[in-house]
Amino acid sequence: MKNPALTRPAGTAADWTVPQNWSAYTPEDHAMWDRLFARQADMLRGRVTPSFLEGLDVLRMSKPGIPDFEELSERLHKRTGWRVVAVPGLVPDDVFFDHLANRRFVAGNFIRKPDQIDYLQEPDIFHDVFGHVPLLADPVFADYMQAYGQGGLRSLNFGALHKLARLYWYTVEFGLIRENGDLRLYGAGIVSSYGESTFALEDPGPHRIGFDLKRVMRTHYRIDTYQQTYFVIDSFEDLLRQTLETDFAPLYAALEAEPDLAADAILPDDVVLTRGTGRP
Ligand code: HBI
Ligand code: FE
Repeated sequence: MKNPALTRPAGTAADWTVPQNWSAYTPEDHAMWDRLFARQADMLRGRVTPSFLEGLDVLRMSKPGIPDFEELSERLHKRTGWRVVAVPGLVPDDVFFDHLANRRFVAGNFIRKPDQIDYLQEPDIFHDVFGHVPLLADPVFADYMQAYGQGGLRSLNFGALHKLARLYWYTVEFGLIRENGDLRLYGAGIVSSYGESTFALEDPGPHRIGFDLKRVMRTHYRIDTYQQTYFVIDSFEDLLRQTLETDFAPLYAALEAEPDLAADAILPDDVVLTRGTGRP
């Protein structure tokens, strides 16, 4: 996920934000949001962390139609100090991290078309807003996202972005959490995907391994299929604590000496919750 060649489109502010232009959405756009929302909200009951459902509720996200970022940001800001800002698509890494470090979540302002309902390459507003924003209403997760942004800015000085990006991938995008003994979803890439919502929890194919920060930062990931390994945290508190307590500069240096791991690797020290069959 390195985007060195991105150039800032005309009409984009210096921080790459654009107006959401909410009034430009068509009835078809709003209908697409409602259709995706209904399908996912149904799918997630009993599968997602309760904190996500609480976020949907306190942010009033079940209101029909594509959310207006001004209104959504008002509610979110009251809870945790975060805001949602619109961008035209992928933004450069330093810009992305700077927004996170300042408690601004960047979201694409476009929505997929009916022929892309189950798969699209660039994150649209459904992934970005439905997938990511509810947990930003959780105070601990909100702090983790900011800490990640701050760490991201520092990682650029070490040429270690690709390692830190794995942490984002395996937590913010594809993380699982174990609560009262039950596995639950929390990663935005899973919770915004109809297919992966069941695959990640119930399919015998992938491994499910206890989260370890250093281990995760050595692990390649696949962007072309469902994940071969999901990492399971015990709590957002624990994830935040591991991130804040880690001194990343020596960690990056230490990781230089260790080989990267394939996306389906299992190590002797792994806490393996389920060993996958490798056959999705
Ligand atoms: N831009 N719009 C957008 N959304 C992202 O998730 C994103 C990005 N630019 C860079 C980036 N992510 C990566 O740096 C992180 O995934 C690590
Ligand atoms: Fe995402």
